[in-house]
Amino acid sequence: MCPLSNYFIQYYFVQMQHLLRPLTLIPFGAPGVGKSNVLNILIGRAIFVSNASAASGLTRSIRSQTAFALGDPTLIQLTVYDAPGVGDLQISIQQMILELQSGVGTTVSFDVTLMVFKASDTRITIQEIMALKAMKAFFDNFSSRKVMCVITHCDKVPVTEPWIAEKLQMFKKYSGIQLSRDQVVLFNNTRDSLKPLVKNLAPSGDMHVKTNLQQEGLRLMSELPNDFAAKAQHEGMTPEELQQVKKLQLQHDEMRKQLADGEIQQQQLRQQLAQPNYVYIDHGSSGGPCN
Ligand SMILES: Nc1nc2c(ncn2[C@@H]2O[C@H](COP(=O)(O)OP(=O)(O)O)[C@@H](O)[C@H]2O)c(=O)[nH]1
Ligand SMILES: [Mg+2]
Repeated sequence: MCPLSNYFIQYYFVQMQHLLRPLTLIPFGAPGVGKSNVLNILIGRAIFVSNASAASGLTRSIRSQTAFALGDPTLIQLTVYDAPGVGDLQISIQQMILELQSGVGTTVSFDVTLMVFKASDTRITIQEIMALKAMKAFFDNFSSRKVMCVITHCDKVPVTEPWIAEKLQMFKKYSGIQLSRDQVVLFNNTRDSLKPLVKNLAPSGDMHVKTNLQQEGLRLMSELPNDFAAKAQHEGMTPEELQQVKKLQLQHDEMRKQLADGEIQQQQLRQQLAQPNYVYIDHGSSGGPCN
């Protein structure tokens, strides 16, 4: 069979699979950037707790909900997972790994990861780097094409095209993930602003949480300081960029301290996660806000 017809058969197979199951998304980003809010609007229901206090890490466990995109039955069905903030300095990578293992497991097929960040975060932050690196490290079959970026708070802070281009360049530089402009959606707290996201969601259905998350987590943490040191030594770096690297290094040191503290609580955390109903997964039924 010629490669082209092979491609089309594969393409239609994915499309047919998608008809049989909702397109599945998981967001990544620092706490308080607006993940839960985006998800609520994306599924047309206020399911996930989203409020200013969530900026202090209220969304602790992963939960899911299935609904029509934007609450419109003529659109595709989505299953969205609300994840704890990746790179949140208040939860350790260890905790996030345990939550991914218990709250998602390795059998869920994800189509898209959402990279959520604020329009007011002008420069790249350690949380953004961690979010991007975590996607890459924690999912089998991850590819940069399966990422969509949502820039929140565009109603408060106007963003410009050069700003977006610079942000994407920073993402590539610090995480190795190259994203294009058509993977970026500007969210201004309205349903309409998410229409381009729904339009651009494509089924892939083959990203799974890896089975060796612990190893990946360790690798992820160990590669960060080297990354920064290497970047700082890079000849072409401007004084401004060097300054940024120093800032990232400080943020990273803070994260390492948090990790060390987190390790002490590992046993406690495992016990908590082992309790039934600690992680609540809702597949499609209507329900009140959960957290
Ligand atoms: N004005 C405005 N507020 C937003 C936007 N996105 C999120 N918020 C608010 O920011 C706060 C934190 O959002 P939340 O969804 O809890 O963030 P999460 O921790 O990333 O899940 C909430 O009060 C949201 O209503 C946005 O695009 N514009
Ligand atoms: Mg949240």
